[in-house]
Amino acid sequence: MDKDLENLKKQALSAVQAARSVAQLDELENKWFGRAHGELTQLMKGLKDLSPEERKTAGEELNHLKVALSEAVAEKRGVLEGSAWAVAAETERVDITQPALPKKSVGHLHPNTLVQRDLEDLFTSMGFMVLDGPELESDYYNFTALNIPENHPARDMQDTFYVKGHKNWVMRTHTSPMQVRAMQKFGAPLRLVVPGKCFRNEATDVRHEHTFYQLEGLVVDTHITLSHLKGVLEAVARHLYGPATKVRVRPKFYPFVEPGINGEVTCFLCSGKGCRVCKCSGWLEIFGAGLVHPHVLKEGGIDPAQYQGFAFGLGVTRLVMLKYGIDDIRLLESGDMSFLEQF
Ligand code: FA5
Repeated sequence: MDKDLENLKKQALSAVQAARSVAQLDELENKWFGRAHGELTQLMKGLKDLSPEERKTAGEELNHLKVALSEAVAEKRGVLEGSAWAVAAETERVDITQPALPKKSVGHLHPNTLVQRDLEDLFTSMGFMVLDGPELESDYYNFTALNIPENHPARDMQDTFYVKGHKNWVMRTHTSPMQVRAMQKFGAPLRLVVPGKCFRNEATDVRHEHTFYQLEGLVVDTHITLSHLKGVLEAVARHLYGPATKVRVRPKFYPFVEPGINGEVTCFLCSGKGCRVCKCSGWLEIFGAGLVHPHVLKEGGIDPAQYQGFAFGLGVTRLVMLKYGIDDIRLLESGDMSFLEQF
């Protein structure tokens, strides 16, 4: 073999041995066999300038060199690729003897929220809009606009938390203040519910909390009667507790409705036999309701000669007790994780 070719072969083979990666091998291949500037490619192209005798010998030698280099590269490529797999297998090895990591605890919705959202879905399916109202409310919307003037004994029905130094602001005692706010904003006809937190200065017991949830409902339209009200509330009770649920309605005084009623369902704990939760009556009160008082419609800017309305305030926390069989309302806001984790 020509001396120059002999040297080229030596250098090339030792470069293949020295290569440490597949990328380096690719570079070498390009250096020798590259179409435009590869060293061997150039030599092949030069054959045409030789005499036929010289071309034959040189051509054979170049071909042998090409085969030798290609084989050396292929062999080295196999070695490098094999060791890359081995490295990956080692670094990505899964240690099946490692103890499991502690399970991350993920929170969930509070039962009050579950029932509230369920009711929001039910009411939107009946064409009601869902509104939000302020928890810190003006004395005017919480009482006065609802036909409960200052110093009237009806205010004693709902004692609340006042804000020090701001006697005209109270923590709302019910969701009813949104009745007049909504009438003033949207006018008639109206169909809405307002879920939210309420506050009362209560001596707490198994049925009463100082902080609890209500869901207000208000419908204002022409030709509204008590039957519409009863129909809606029965639909709510059946939706929550099944088609056999009984609702008992009795007269009750609320200054902002005329007539006023309250509604009870069969006590979940004693199935109507009488127990400490239902004060031995067999029934649990879940809402107050009635036909909107003409004074309240007027306060909302609606003409009572043209429109009537019904309103109700569902005790959502009581509905939660009934749905899940909770025998003490105070558990719901207690922050007791062993209780909350059951939902
Ligand atoms: C009211 O709050 C009226 N705003 C309801 C109303 C709305 C009447 C529209 C007429 C028209 P009452 O104080 O009865 O009414 O409360 C309504 C419901 O809230 C009760 O039936 C009860 O389920 C629940 N509730 C009242 N006080 C508490 C309390 N301290 N803890 C838990 N739930 C309560």
